[in-house]
Amino acid sequence: MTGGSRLPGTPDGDGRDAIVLHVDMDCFYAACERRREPELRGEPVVVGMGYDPGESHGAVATASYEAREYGVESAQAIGEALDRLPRRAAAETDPDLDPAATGHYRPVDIDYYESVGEEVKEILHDSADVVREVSIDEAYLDVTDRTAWTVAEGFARHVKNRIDREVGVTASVGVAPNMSAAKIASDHDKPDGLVVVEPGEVRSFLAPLDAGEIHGVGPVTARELRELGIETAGDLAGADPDALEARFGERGAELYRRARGEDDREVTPRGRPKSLSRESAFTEATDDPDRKRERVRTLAEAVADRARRKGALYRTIAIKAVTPPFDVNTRATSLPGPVDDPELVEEVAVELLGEFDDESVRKVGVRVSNLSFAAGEQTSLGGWDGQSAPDGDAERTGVADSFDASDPPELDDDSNGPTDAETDADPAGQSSLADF
Ligand code: DCP
Ligand code: MG
Repeated sequence: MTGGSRLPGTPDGDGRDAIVLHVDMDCFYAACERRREPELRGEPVVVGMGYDPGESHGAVATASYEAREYGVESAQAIGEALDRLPRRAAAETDPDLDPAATGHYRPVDIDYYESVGEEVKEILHDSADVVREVSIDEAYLDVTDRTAWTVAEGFARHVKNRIDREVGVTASVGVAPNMSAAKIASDHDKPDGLVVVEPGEVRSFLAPLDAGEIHGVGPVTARELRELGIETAGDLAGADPDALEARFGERGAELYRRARGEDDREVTPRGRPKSLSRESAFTEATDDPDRKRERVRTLAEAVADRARRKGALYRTIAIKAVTPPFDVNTRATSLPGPVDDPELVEEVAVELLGEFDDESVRKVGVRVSNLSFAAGEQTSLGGWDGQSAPDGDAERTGVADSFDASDPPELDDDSNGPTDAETDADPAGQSSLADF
């Protein structure tokens, strides 16, 4: 596929409509917990971030569909979730509690979920020529060259079944001639859904849906649209585009097009990172060389481990040391050839840190870059600052595996996000709606 101007439903140069799959795993973290603890299958499961077993602090990262029945949802405080769905253990001591109306709480184990996510991504890369990984549990596939519209449903079912059988977690899949319709389709029949929207059906599929389901329409925009009498995607598609543009600017025109099923973005590959890094802030700046070294060692080990899981070899090893107030210093060493050598990462990182032995440091980081992959994909050097926001997801509870989870977000460097960073082969992203 070439040229970004092809309209959905408009055949490409080969006379075909694009076939886009959007794959999103069902209650992903909870599904991972169930994979390794099968007794949790069919039970209400809540995965808490910043949560410790038996405690009530933290926030809900996700809840199984059984737990959602009790009103437990992502980003809710664990305390509130416990009010709605007490712990199973509580039923043992409290005879008034019905054990069936209690749930299982587990803390986030991001490393494990990432390894499960990698298994899923392997299948996706095996199924499509172009895969755009959006997050740990979500990706777009362009399979135009792998199947045909007449048999696209069977193709998608095969991908879905492979994930279930080979990885042991379920996915919901949407199939459509463009990305935004595919995403809405995958969400349409969750969990374990498969929804196919054929090229001529996109607009009629969208029409009855709430306008809030259109990619880029958040709760605030949805409210403003309601004030204009626009409730459904069909209302939006039939609205006066000039009025929308007057009210919302260029975005209004884009939402109008999306509601009409028009989305000419091509699926562009993303997912093989340019670099992998991990960083951690001290609660207070420290000049203790041992503390700094120890932290850097732990980060080096984690980064090397991630690289190995992703099948990445690296040629450059770097550290970052943030000195007060906000000076970001990086030091790097390049190797004569690509390696997978965790001990070397640690050794080089500690050596590079030596320069900061006498300095007060408030944050340290370790990065490997100049990555190459076993599959032969070669990428170039990345920076600390290339981490891009996930497509369209306005707010996540984030990945709270930093050493000091209480460290406030900062705007001076790239710390305003997960402490695990993967710089992107496509830092600009491709969706002008992604940042709403
Ligand atoms: N996540 C998080 N904080 C949030 C939302 C999600 O930490 N506010 C994490 C936990 C999820 C994972 O990201 O398991 C994937 O996010 P999804 O939005 O896809 O949610 P789920 O996969 O859990 O559920 P669904 O079945 O609705 O996709
Ligand atoms: Mg999901």
